[in-house]
Amino acid sequence: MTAITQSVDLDRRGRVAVLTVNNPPVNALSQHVRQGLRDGVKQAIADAGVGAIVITCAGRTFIAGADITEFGKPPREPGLHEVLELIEGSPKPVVAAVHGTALGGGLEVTLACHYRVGVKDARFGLPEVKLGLLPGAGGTQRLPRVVGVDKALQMMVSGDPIRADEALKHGLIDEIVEGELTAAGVAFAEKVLKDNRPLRKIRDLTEKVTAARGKPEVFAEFRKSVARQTRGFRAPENIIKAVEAAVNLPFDAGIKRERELFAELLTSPESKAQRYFFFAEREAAKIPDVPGDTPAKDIKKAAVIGAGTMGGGIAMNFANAGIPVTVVEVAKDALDRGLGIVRKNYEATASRGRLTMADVEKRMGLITGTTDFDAIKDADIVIEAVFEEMPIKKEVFAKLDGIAKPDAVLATNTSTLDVNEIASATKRTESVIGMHFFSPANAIATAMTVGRRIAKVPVLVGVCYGFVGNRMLHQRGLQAEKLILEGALPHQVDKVLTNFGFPMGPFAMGDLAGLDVGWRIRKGRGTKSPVADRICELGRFGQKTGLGYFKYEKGDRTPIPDPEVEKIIVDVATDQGITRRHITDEEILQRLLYPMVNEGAKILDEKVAIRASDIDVIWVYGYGWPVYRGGPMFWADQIGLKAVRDKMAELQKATGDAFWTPAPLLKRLADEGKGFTSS
Ligand code: 3H9
Repeated sequence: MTAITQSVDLDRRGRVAVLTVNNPPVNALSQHVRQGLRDGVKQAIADAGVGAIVITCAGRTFIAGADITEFGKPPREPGLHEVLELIEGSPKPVVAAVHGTALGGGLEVTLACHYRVGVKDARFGLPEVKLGLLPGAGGTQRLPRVVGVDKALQMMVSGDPIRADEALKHGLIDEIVEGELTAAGVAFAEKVLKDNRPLRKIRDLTEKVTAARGKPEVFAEFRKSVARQTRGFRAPENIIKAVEAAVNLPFDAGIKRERELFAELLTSPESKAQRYFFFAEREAAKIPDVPGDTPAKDIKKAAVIGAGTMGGGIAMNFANAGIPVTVVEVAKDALDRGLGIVRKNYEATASRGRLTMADVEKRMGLITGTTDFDAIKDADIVIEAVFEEMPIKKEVFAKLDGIAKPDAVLATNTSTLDVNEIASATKRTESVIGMHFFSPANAIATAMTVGRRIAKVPVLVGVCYGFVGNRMLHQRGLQAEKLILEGALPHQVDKVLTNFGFPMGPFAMGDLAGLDVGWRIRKGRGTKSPVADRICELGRFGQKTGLGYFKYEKGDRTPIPDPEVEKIIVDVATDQGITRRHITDEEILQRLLYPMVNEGAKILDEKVAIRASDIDVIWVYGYGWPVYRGGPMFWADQIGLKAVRDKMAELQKATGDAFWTPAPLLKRLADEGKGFTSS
């Protein structure tokens, strides 16, 4: 075996040269990998004893793509294009042997090979779109030539990988192999040599693209079909354009077009934000006080207290991950109702073809409903999802304390209450998740692991009112309320946020969540929100009553502006002596989002969140912040913290309202010319 570079080895198995990439953790195409592949292929071509070449990888996966950490830095030779041209132009057949995931540039390497084989559980995809990019090493030109235009568009615009059996069906791979992969790859290469099979260059294939040639309607149709999910993103359109080029232009001209479209994306703010977010998401898994090797409990059984919307949803997450879960409710009818909704949700997914009825039954089979609290006694984790009221939560935890296994993790699903106080109802506060001062490393490690297992992105935060997400949301809500009194209308405020990229604005969100919840809390606390209170007094609780801040047609969730609400707003404004004025969209955006950023700064200062990027992960995953804007903290950095601080200070001066006082951390970073997410 010869080491070509630090990450690529060349080995000989009879007539077959084997190039093995070993660049942990995911065999990304770093400079030394590209160089190793180029020099290794050159050596194999030059070696008269070599008849064919196999490219494979060590470790957990095939090449997972370009090295994202290299983006934005000066390019280093050799470029991936050069390597791929060499592979495709090799006079000796090159076979890619894939395990794990062949993603992005990794799949593009295989597409430059003459043949591809993979193990049964290998996956193949071009996920560049998730980084705001397009496959920039020939993927947009080669994939349609192999799998056809429709499949290629769908794979590249969704970014989702396909399984080996599907890849085989679409001609993306030539064979699913068994046994030791390198040996299987070598055996396949031997077969190619023995049968004297041709050097199949994808660049020369045209059969699958000619049907769409000169037919813009094929692409117009596709654009229409993905318009909703791609709204606001820049990459999908460039991908579609690149595939149009693949269909209508000769290969080399198509590659040139692909490069232009790739370059456009690489420097776009959307891609910058999405690449930032890729790392932010992974960073969130790292907890400074909890070393990576902290043992997490193996969760074999779970229990959920409460069969409401949250409880049912949490139970489904466990069942989806194959973990048996017991759902406990006080009353039998509430339990039946809750489980009925769970079944209906699964059946709805099945009716869209995303689950089989057998899957539905299997998952329902993992969920056991009961009114007997004792049923939780063998659960490894218990998640409470009952009413958001402290006395009820404490009662539940006191009960859990007496029944749950000594080493069970007890978790609360509260979104606003003090976890420490909830925990105080038990004699095992260190097992109740959410207490930063106890640093319950095992509970944290377990909660983070179980979160990932049930396909969530867990983010650890400390305890404060509303935690990170709702605390920041509250600031936004206060301004939304003010803005409508000062002159804006709910649909204008909402439109500013949907144009920004949120799936909905604060008023439509209130209608969706139900306005009665906040109304009840306000009545309990003796606080007021004049417009919302008047709306609720009319029995307008939002979508569920067909009327809220907006009105709704039966069976339709589209919010329609309602003159009756406009009248309430104007009346309240008059009562409060407010002269309504025209408010610009820019003012709306700044007044809604800057207070969130400011609150985020306080949250960081208080160390409730570990890092700014964690706040961004919460907002993107939890509250629909558009990922192509990175998250509130990253977004503020892009505007410049000085500009944010100055605007806040200006509003403070104009209104005399302490609400606008810039947070100390915002002030300090602005003074130092720094950002939250960068130094
Ligand atoms: C591309 O290819 C462009 C080309 O078309 C054109 C070029 C001209 N680079 O996710 P994990 C790190 S664009 C650098 O936790 P998993 C990651 O940060 C690329 N680093 O593991 C983490 O580091 P740490 C297209 C990378 O098992 C560690 O690896 N490809 C890269 O849950 C483990 O990652 C993609 O978009 C990378 N490409 O999932 C694929 N990938 O331990 C992106 C990962 O320090 N990657 N890292 O936190 C993935 O989707 C997942 O990482 C993968 C493994 C499925 C591979």
